[in-house]
Amino acid sequence: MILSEKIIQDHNTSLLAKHKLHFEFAKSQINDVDSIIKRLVDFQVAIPSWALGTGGTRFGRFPGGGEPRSLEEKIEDVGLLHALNKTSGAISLHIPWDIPTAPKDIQTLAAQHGLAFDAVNSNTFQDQADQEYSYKFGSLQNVNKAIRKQAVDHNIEVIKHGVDLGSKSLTVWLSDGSCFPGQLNFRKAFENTLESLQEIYAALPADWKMFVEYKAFEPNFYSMTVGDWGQSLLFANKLGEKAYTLVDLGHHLPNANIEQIVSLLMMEGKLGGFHFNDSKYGDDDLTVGSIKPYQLFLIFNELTQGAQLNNAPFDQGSGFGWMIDASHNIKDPLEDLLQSVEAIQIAYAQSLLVDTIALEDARQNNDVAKAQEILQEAYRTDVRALVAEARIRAGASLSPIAAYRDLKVRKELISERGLKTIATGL
Ligand code: PSV
Ligand code: MN
Repeated sequence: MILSEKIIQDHNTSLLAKHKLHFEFAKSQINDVDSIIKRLVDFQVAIPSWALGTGGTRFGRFPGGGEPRSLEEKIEDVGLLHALNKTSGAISLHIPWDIPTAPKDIQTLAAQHGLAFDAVNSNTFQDQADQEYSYKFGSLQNVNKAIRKQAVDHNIEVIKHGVDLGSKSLTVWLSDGSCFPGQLNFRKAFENTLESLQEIYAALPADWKMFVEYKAFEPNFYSMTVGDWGQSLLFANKLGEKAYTLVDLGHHLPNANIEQIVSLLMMEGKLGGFHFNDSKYGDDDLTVGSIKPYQLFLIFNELTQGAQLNNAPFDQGSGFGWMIDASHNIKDPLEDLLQSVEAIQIAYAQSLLVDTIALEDARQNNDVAKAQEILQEAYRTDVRALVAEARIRAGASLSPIAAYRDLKVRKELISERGLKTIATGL
């Protein structure tokens, strides 16, 4: 299914009058709306190829129907999202869940939908039917050199797939670690992992980046070999200038101050990108902004300020890896992704409202209440009309979820693909 710009514009017609009222009011409250809107139009968030089907837990899975059956159909789904919001202009592949067997055709198809290929992701956290050795006791950290080599070779294979598609980065997330005290020599595990990562790093094309994603727990529950941002940064620093830390919002211990992590990683020039999601307990992979929207705003505030200080904008083509990494267990994945993208845009727009000069002044004077007021003033500003205006200017839908429902997209996908289809992924 394809949503043409004409269909979307027609759907916008009935919503325009109300939007204009909201936008005029927003303009009267907010300075320099045009530059904020331009930043929003330029900002793109990649969609992971594994988040287009229904997710599940170890207790069960309840597919909703019409799930993409192939990489081509996944691209079609991301194309639908991008047609609706013009902010989902990239797709991130997980290998071997999505192997581009005919890369040129896949690239052409993606380009027809206005999509680029974001980071490619390797998978050494699951065993594949045709592989020689098991990753049960780890991959890049494994005590067995032959197993480490198999995992290194897989990552190099993933880079090759990425090169074929025009990706510019590799994300390495390892489930390596241990479940019980005594199981692992931490130091050897680190050294083995470093050596393996160095071999992968050596295979990176000159203009590529490597993102080292950390996670505090799961599937190993005693230690994770890349368990926090400190360990990831250690690896990234030892690897070299093409290696960066990747922050997944759900990968921290409870109540971690993620915005502080972001600030310091940006200070070091070592923040590579994000996996956006939200959580109440652990790696819940819930819709972005659904549980802790103020935290999301505070993170964007550090991103915006860090980008300003580093003179490194994070718009399209900047090399930052902005991606959603969520699991949609009870909602329509496409609706969930539309909600997530909008939450990200809202937090970004609000972060652009922060009066950074006044904030720094308040900090210099230890005026704690004033500093808090400045941030909350920005956070409590309703920027939804700006986000909607950005969508109109980009040729997208004024109200993506309303359009998705009114145009009966899921019904159409079910009739094309069937009710009982299952997408690859977790
Ligand atoms: C691990 O929990 C993770 O966040 C990594 O990014 C994986 O690539 C992805 O989820 C798999 O679903
Ligand atoms: Mn992730």
